[in-house]
Amino acid sequence: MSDTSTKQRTQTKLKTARPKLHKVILINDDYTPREFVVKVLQSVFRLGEPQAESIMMTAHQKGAAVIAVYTKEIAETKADEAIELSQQFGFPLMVTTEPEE
Ligand code: TYC
Repeated sequence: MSDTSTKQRTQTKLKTARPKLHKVILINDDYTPREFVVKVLQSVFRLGEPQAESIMMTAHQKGAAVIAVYTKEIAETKADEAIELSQQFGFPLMVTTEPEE
């Protein structure tokens, strides 16, 4: 005779709370020089020149382009930095943020 017994155990799986990511979006305008947009993308978002150039051209041609995704706080801080830098040089460059789906 087997006296093996089985016990039911309930396992609670701990889920790691993942903060929602926010997109930082570059908006096109008619006044900010292309080269300046590329410089902003390189300095604020730490992008390499080819990637900065490509994102700038996407916004230029399509009206907007996603620069990167970060947690809400970082996305908003970087968007503010980009806008402030542009205003210091008298350009109307606009950068917005929105939560990822
Ligand atoms: N459209 C601008 C020009 O022709 C360049 C530009 C590109 C400005 C992207 C903003 O997000 C932008 N000088």
